Amino acid sequence: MTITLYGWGPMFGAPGPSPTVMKCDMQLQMLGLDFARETADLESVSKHKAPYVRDGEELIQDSTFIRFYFEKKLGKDLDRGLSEAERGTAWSVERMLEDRLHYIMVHERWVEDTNFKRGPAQFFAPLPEAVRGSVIEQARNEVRSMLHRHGIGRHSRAERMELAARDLAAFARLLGDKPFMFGAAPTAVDAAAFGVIRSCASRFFDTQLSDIIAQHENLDPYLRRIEAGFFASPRWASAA
Ligand SMILES: N[C@@H](CCC(=O)N[C@@H](CS)C(=O)NCC(=O)O)C(=O)O
Repeated sequence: MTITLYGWGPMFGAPGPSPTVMKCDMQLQMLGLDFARETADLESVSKHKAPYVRDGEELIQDSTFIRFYFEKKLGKDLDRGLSEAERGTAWSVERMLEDRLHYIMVHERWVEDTNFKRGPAQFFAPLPEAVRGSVIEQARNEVRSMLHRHGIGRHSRAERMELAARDLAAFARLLGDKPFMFGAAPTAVDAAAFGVIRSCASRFFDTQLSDIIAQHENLDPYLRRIEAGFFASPRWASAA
């Protein structure tokens, strides 16, 4: 039965434009699955988000539910070997990165004009020129509104960077000099962390986030280690 991960391949100076697609790709590899990769069609699924996965007739949406689905199906645990306290830390770190730092990164890409033109604007390039401008304006307004309701959009850019620096310092402190968060082998949280921190680290965008990451001597080697292990060869049909 064919398993297909839907998302996007290399873009914006990273293995993908989406932290959660990168996380999902890495977790499926960690689970030992053989799977195909195809460009997402967000209109074709009820949650209108990527990643989503098709496993034969089954459709699984959201990176976390995809993880749960395959862990259960295969009888595997991506946090195998972790203590109770480590499992608690892993989940908390994942939530910090995906539910806060991720949105700071989204703000940098979608709200800052230079970054938007350089990056997310590319998603709208296939639209006819006559409607492109208004569709872009509506999409950016929706993102701005989402960020405002989340709360992160209410802060100044300097305040957001102060919060991002705290999140990244917390992660760097926990990682220390270990190859992965909990030792010699990656666990689930390393995939989530790679997705978000690699996205923040991209020099494709003009953002202080990449400078903050560079201040921690363990973060760049950590990202390189994961990229070499899981994203070295181009596997997406759309890969440039
Ligand atoms: N909680 C979801 C988040 C997925 C998500 O936010 N995906 C973004 C790309 S990073 C997306 O599809 N955005 C399209 C949209 O919101 O319209 C997960 O973990 O899968």
